Amino acid sequence: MLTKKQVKEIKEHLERAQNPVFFFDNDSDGLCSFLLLQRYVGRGKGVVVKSSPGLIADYFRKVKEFEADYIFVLDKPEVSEEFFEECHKINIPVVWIDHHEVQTKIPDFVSYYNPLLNKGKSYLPTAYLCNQITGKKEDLWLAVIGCIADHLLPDFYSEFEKRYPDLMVSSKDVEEVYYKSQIGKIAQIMNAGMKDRTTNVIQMLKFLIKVKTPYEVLEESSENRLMHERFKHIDGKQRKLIEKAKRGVDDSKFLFFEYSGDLSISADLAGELKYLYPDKIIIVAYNTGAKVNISGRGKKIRDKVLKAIEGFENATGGGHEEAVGVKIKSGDLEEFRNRMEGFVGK
Ligand SMILES: [Mn+2]
Repeated sequence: MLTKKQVKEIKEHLERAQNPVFFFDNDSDGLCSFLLLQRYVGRGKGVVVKSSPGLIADYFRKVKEFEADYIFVLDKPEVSEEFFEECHKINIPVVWIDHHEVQTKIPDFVSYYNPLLNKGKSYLPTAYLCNQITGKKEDLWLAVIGCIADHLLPDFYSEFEKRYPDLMVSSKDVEEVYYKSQIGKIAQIMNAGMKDRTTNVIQMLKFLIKVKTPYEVLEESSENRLMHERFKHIDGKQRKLIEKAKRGVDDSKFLFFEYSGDLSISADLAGELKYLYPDKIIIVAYNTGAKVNISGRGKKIRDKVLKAIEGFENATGGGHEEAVGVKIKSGDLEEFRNRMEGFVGK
């Protein structure tokens, strides 16, 4: 949780910001965090950050393009030093709200909020924190989406369920809600929509900033047609890849699935495989030929994966205790797999 004092401070930042730019992670938690804050203040532009794990200096051009007077960074574990240098040069206030393990040194001029630094290290998605700040009942559904996309059934979930019983499934298992309910489907649609061309993403943001109810998101209309098309396209590919991965499943604790192609969805595949095989250690490797994006899911997976990439040249990544993402060179993939098998047992 954020403290009362932190909530008050962030509200003051939002009120002072006349033309804020919100940089957010390209998943549903990041997107819903942005939507909650933007819809609360009623102003500001959103920028999906595709660089991972950090916000890189290249994005600073957006600050200039929008002539922003305030920067908010949401759901990103890292921000590059160069980005902060640019901020410092023009003296623009920066507010950073996150829930990942702290990875970078935070400059003094940045207002940084992360409940991991407060007492009580509970896991709360950024959308949960943003809902704590805004507290708008009519936007509670957005907070629910951000939370379930980040694997938490929030404590305000029953309140949401009362209001939209038809969008829920009767389960306390968050993955079940994500994969089987209508509200979970919205989380998946948003997730797919962000993996589109920039012009289409901008159109989706415009739609979501104004939309009144979750039903308007679920129902295909002229305003959200591209978003739905993107979802159908990605979901179709995901179904095929999941079927392929299932065929490779055996009795071992370790599920390794490698794929290539034009769609970077290793995190989504790993998440779904974890739902289907909760007792296994899951590794999904998206091999582009030069680099490999690796998503891992499972007990203490972060420690295992970070250990397995030790000594690899140009390897980067991080994440949560049970969900991790790293990038390595293709040439290191075999060694990575061997090491992981060594840790998990074949
Ligand atoms: Mn998050």
